[in-house]
Amino acid sequence: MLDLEKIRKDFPILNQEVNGFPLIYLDNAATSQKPQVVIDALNEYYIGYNSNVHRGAHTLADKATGKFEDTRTAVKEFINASSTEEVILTKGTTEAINLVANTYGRQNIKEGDEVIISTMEHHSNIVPWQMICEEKGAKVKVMPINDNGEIIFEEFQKLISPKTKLISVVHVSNVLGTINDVEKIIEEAHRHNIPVLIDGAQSSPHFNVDVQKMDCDFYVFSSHKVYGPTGMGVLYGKKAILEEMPPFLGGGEMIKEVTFEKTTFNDLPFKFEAGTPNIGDTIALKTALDYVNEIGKDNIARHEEELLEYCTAAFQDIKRLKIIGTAKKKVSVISFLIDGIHPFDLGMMLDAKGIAIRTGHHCAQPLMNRFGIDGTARASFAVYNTKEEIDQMVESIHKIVARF
Ligand code: 7TS
Repeated sequence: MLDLEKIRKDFPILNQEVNGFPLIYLDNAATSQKPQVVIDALNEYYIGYNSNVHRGAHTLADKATGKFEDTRTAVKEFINASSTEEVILTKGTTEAINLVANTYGRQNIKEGDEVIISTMEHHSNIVPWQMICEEKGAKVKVMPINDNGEIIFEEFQKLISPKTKLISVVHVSNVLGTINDVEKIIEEAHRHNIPVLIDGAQSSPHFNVDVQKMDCDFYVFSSHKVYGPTGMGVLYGKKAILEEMPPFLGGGEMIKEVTFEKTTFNDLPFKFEAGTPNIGDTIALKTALDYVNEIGKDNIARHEEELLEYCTAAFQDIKRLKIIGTAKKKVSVISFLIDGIHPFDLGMMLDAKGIAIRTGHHCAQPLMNRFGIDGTARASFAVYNTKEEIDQMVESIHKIVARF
């Protein structure tokens, strides 16, 4: 059992009123809130030892570098990578995917080749592949999904061909909440020697991730969805693949030696980290991961599963409400529509009661097209959410439905 009262006190932002009501924050799939320890870690860096990393010959720079690299080690452990060389620190999921598209993609995708993604991708796992495929005269192919919001594995198998150069698929859908069976997809891809990138933006916050067990070739996630700061994220890649990839951005940090005639590049992971990184936010990510580990990923998963079940059951009793995304395996993300009420209006009316949900296409327009809708309302739960908050939301929705 989680000590929810204590956990809620760890998040100062939760203790406020919005529009005259206690804040009920149910937009965690967009970004989660930050515990005080993470905010403190940022302050401590800027107040106590702000300096650049990997280059200083003084005490503050040493401390900043040590703390910065501690985060790399913490990330390695968080996803069970086999070494810190496999952990590239980026601005976030979006940058990490763009990095792979612009390096691995540009090097390996040729005219006539194919990249496979799924129908339920976030735009950040669609557009970079479209851009590189357009440049190369290659094609993006799409795994179809069923009406519950699950990938149809047999249809995916049919898409694989000798032209397939990469498969890039989301671990957990930010709209449907579906947990994809990525192990099965990876196994199938590897039977054909095709590498797989897993978009972990929505899996990293919710359950244990083991990249070695999963056997993915790349795994990406964002700090800000796992209780860490914004502007910070991770690209994991298998060492053998990263070694072969050309650098992404050129500049300081990523070089070994520069002359006007020729530049040699740094070793992993620094080859992919040009310029001064996001030092403070990187350092504070370790604090966030420590915080998550202290509560325990399994405990978080169990609590969120309970919230998912509780809310799903309560939604069954709301007239005209339809859940979009009814996969067998889901995380605590629920998209829904109410007949006759636009999601945007619903969001506004809930906001007036201090309840924050998200509405719209959730950066997944092709998925909206698959369901023949423009958008949804979405409630997404984190470790600090409670059944009482769900009761409040459900009660408000009942009243709104009765009025319209
Ligand atoms: N992939 C998935 C599955 C996501 O949910 C998101 C962000 C991204 C990639 C991009 O992450 P970023 O940190 O680089 O922006 N998803 C959402 C969302 O559902 N609402 O706001 C952002």
